[in-house]
Amino acid sequence: MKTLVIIDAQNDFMPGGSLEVPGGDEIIPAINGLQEKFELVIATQDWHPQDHVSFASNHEDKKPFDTLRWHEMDQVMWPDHCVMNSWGAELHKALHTKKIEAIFRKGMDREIDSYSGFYDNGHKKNTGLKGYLRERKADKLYFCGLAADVCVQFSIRDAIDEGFSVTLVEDATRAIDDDEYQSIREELKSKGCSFVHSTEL
Ligand code: VGL
Ligand code: ZN
Repeated sequence: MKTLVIIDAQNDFMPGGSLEVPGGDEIIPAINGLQEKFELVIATQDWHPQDHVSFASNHEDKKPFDTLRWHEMDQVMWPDHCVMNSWGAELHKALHTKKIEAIFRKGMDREIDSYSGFYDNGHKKNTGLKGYLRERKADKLYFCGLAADVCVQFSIRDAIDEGFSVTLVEDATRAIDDDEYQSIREELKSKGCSFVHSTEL
């Protein structure tokens, strides 16, 4: 079954949010149009406690976009974003939500960040998304949402590794850093990710 996975279409990733993705809100109409074409639609939400390790503000000597060596991984320092229950963590108000059957939240453990909708960055905790998709017989996943170079990218990598057929709807995503995205795109392509425009679906 073809399934639309909407990644982190939240206020903090939109213009005016604390970790804005350029043009982030421009993808909402495309995502709304796409939903009508899918039997199953699910979403993810970045959902952090205020004391989350990824917030630069929680480290005296760090500023946003620095890195921190943390549990043998390089953790990017972000501005405070998607604090659980805050306005910034809410889905964009123009996003249609009637067809979204389930929302998977990630990043709740202060000790570890979670870019992918499937696992935390250490691949230790499973969000349950994989099991849910398997149970629903969702084998063809179409990704959209934010940000293409962070959470969309890592969700796609895990989805491919788990054996799903994976497509990125390119006009329904935006990157924080476009140059970075161009090399990520090549890598995802070589791993088996397909790319389409929403009007082709
Ligand atoms: C994201 C940075 C930090 C994302 C989440 O949703 O792409 N990026 N947390
Ligand atoms: Zn985050």
